[in-house]
Amino acid sequence: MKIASHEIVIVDLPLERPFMGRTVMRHAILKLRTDDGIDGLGWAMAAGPMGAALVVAIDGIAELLHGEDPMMREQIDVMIDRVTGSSGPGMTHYVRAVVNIALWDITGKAVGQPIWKLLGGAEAETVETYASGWLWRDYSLDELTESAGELAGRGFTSMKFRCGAEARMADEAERARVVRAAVGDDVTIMVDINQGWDIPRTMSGARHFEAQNVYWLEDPIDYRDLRGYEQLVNSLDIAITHGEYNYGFEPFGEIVHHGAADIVMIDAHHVGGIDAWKRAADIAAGAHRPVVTHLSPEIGVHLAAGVPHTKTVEFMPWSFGLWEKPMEIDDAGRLIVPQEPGLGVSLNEDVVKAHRVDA
Ligand code: SMN
Ligand code: MG
Repeated sequence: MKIASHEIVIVDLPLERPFMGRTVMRHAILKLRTDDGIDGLGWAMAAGPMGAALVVAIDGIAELLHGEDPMMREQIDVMIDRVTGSSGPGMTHYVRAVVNIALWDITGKAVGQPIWKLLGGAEAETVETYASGWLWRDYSLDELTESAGELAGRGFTSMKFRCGAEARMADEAERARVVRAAVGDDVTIMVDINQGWDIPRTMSGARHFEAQNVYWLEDPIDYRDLRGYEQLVNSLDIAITHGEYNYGFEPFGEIVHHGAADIVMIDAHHVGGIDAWKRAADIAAGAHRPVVTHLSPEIGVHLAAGVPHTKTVEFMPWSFGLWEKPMEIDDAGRLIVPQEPGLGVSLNEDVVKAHRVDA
C-alpha cells in the first residue's frame, strides 16, 4: 500500500457559541488517499493569521509523501522532521500531527480496527469525559450559572470553567462559587487559568477553589516556569494540571523531572500526533502521573481507550459539525467510543459543500 494523492479541504464551521469574538472555526482537513482507495483523515484548527501558512505547510509536506507506505509512521515522521528541521517547534508539530493522524486512520481502515485497539486498549464502550467549550472567561455570572446548569442537564458529570480575567481574586472565587452552586456537589468541576496568574496570586487564590471542591487547577502560571509549577504542586492541595502548551514530546521529560504537574495534559497536535502523544504519556507514566487529553476529542477518545493511565477526554465540540455522526455521551455522562475502523469519523460532505472556503 502506498500514499497516492492528497487533498486539503478548508471549512469555516459555524460555532454553536461564539468564542473570543469568533462565530466560525476554520478547520484544515487533510485527506491522504492510498493506491487502493483508502482515505485517511487528519485535521487541525487553522484559524487566525497563521492559518493560511499552516495550510500551505500541510500541502507541501503531503506532496512529499506520495509513494510512501502509510504504515511506516515513524519513518515518515523522521522524514518530515528532517525536511522541516530548521523551522523549530510550533507549526512543524501541527503538520506532523495532521499527517500522523491521517496515517493512523489509514492503518486502522486497512486492517479493519479502531485506533484505540491498535494502541493496545482493552474492549471499551465508553471513557470518562468532561464538558469544555462552554464556560468561557468572558461569561457573566448569570451566563455561567445558566450554561453550567444546562450542561449538567444534558448529562455531563464533569465540566471545566475558566478564570484568569478578573482583577480581584474575590471575583475569580465568585465564579467558582457560582458554577458549584449551579451544578450541586455531585458534579466534578475544574478550572483553567491559561497562564493568567502569577505565583503569589495562585498561592492565595487556590484556597478559594479548594473550598468549592474544584478538582484541578490548570495552567495557573507561565507554562515555561517549571520551578514555579514545582512549588505549586508541592504547596497546594488542589491538583495542578499542566502540559498542553508544550511542542513535541521532549519537554515532558523536564516536566516530570521537576514534578511540575499532578496531572499531565498532552495536546495531540502540539506534540506532533498520536505516536508522539503516546511517548509523552509514557514519560508521565514512568513518573506515576496520570495524563489527560487536550481538545480534539475525536482523537482523545482513542487515546483514552488505548492508553491505560489516561484519566479523561476533553469534550470540546468545535469540530463535531464536520462529521456525519457527532460524538456523544451516554446516560452516565461517559463518552461513547467509536467501534468503526480507524478514527471512526467520516466527513459530512453536505457540510463541507456549504462551508468550504478557498485557502
Ligand atoms: C483551551 C486551549 C485552546 C483553545 C481553547 C481552550 C484551553 C483548554 O486551554 O484546555 O481547553
Ligand atoms: Mg487548558
